[in-house]
Amino acid sequence: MDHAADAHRTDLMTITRFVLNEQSKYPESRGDFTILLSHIVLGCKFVCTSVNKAGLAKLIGLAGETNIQASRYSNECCVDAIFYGEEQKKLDVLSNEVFIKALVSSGRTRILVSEEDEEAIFVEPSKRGRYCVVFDPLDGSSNIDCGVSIGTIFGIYMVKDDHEPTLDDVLQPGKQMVAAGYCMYGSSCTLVLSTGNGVNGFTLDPSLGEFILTHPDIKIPKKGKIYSVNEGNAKNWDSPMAKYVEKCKFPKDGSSSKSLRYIGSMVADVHRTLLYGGTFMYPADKKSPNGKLRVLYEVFPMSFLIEKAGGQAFTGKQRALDLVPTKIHERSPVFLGSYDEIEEIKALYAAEGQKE
Ligand code: AHM
Ligand code: MG
Repeated sequence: MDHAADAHRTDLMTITRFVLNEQSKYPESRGDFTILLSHIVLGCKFVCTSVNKAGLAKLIGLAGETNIQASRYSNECCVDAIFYGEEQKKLDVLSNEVFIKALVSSGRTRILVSEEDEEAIFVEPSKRGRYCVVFDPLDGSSNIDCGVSIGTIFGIYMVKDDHEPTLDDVLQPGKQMVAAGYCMYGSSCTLVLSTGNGVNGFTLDPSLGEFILTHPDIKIPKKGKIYSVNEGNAKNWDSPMAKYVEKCKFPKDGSSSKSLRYIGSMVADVHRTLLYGGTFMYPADKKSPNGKLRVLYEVFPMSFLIEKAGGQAFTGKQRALDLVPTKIHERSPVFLGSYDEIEEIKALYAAEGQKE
């Protein structure tokens, strides 16, 4: 019997065990981060279940209607209580509520910024902790109806002292985050996390209800053969962006052309970029001079993960994680991916700057 292989199958590294192991390296750690993360994980499991049910709910006519039949079961399970409750909620609204309740009840948060809420949420003093969480509860939700992968994105800041919380606690450059991650609701449910040392991927085992370490120490390939961008916006691109894509299609150095892959769901596009290499880009254009993606809960967490995996993230002007946001829903262009590819994009922007 191959004991090594057997141990691999039976000695399961759950995400909680993994984070506990990591935190035990810090003698001053009080277990707060592990508790916070377990609440984020709960939110991800809930949303995963709801996303999986969404198609079915629609097919059997539940969405948008009161469902008395289903609500009879609502006391038995909290998932059903909300999803099959008196009023059907849109998945993005539901996901937002679930994450906010989970984060507040962890007792470890002080400010929450969600894509779904115009204002930041200041947690009441009795439930307050040291962490600020910025998140997009269900990114790419316009893709729900066609069953494309969507996801939750989150970033975590830690406040060092006990001052009264202010927005400045979250209007911090992305390099100050202590952790970031995303959960992708796709053909499997995958949570990718960095607490600052490397990037690790965990897959939800539905029979156990646990995220198991399946992608240890992810490193993004140094070069990539894929570019990912909404090319429908090409007529409004600036010249470095147009030049980069032209090079991807018609390389003059004898290399092969790159493949274009664009799902239009950031979590899925970034996940592929992290595993296979290449670039994911949402540039500025004439119509949207700041691009589309939001700094705090889209650009920063994804840039954090890409950098921790050995890649780079750039805004067209600077390292993405150096940006200092002035508003919680601020947008920024972003180019992220394999180290060498982003070097090339940086060089194209630098050359353009010299011409001006
Ligand atoms: P959303 O937060 O409203 O879901 O929008 C963000 C999504 C990203 O997931 C994706 O990268 C981008 O919008 C796609 O935008 P576009 O349709 O303009 O290509
Ligand atoms: Mg979003």
